[in-house]
Amino acid sequence: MRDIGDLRLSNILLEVDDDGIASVTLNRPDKRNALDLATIEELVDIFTTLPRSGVRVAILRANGPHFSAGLDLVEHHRQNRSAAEFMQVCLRWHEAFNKMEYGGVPVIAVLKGAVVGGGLELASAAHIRVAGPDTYFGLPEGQRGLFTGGGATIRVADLIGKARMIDMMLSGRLYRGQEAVDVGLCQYLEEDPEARALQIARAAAQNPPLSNFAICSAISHMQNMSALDAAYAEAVVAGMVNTQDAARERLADFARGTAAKIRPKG
Ligand code: 1HE
Repeated sequence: MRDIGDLRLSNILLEVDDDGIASVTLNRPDKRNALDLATIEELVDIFTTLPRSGVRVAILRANGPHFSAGLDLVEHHRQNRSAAEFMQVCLRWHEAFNKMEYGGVPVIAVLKGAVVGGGLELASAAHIRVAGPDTYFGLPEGQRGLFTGGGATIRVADLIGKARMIDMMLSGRLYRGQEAVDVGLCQYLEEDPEARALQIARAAAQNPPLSNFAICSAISHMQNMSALDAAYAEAVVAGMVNTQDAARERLADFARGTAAKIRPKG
């Protein structure tokens, strides 16, 4: 099994703190974190390795003023790819983003500046999106003569509905601020998105890893199933998760009356 230390990374920084919170930082700020194939391969490696490495939560962020400008348009232009070649590129994007969404490690994205095109496809594979005051979302594929190839037709349509997605792609409409929250592009809008993401990460890291695994893989898998199969799968997953030792301990606390109560603070 590959260890985090074995990963060879050039475009992404990876650190893990003592609490098992991984920091995955896109690090091509000069290119506005445009996603070239090398970066996609690094994402595949990272999100293949993290679930097996004991990491409890990952925070995905970016260096520079923008989260990601999407597909590396210059690389795509220079490579002069055939249809078959670009299809293979897209399959690597899907590999990376599916590892994120289905890997079972919570991924919290800290978003700033442009979250556009493939950058939005990347962000939408995270489980929680935290935006800041300057964050904006767009799908400029239509304007570039392109089409989404990194899962937007699945994930962005799922977040905001197909009518809004089609509008973004046809008209170039951008979303930001509270409107972005309201339509479902992000769950949080914060003055300090880094601080909020860390707070969420620390809270999630307190959950037993098997519970987080179920939350961050089973729900996505079940969305792909018929209701009948999803109900069956839910019962199977709950059978395992709800009888784990970590659950028994927490239930004992509750039965003794020593567990924290679930109610709003203040
Ligand atoms: C890039 C890219 C890129 C910047 N590929 N190199 N995505 C887009 O259509 C968005 C394209 N980018 C932009 O609109 C702007 O760059 C931004 C609004 C994101 C940022 O603007 P700004 O003024 O801060 O930066 P800049 O001067 O435009 O760019 C700085 C450098 O980054 C410059 O390179 P340089 O060598 O001339 O310094 C840019 O060329 C480079 N850069 N964005 C390559 N995207 C699986 S299919 C997915 C399909 C899509 O993602 S379509 C959406 C593509």
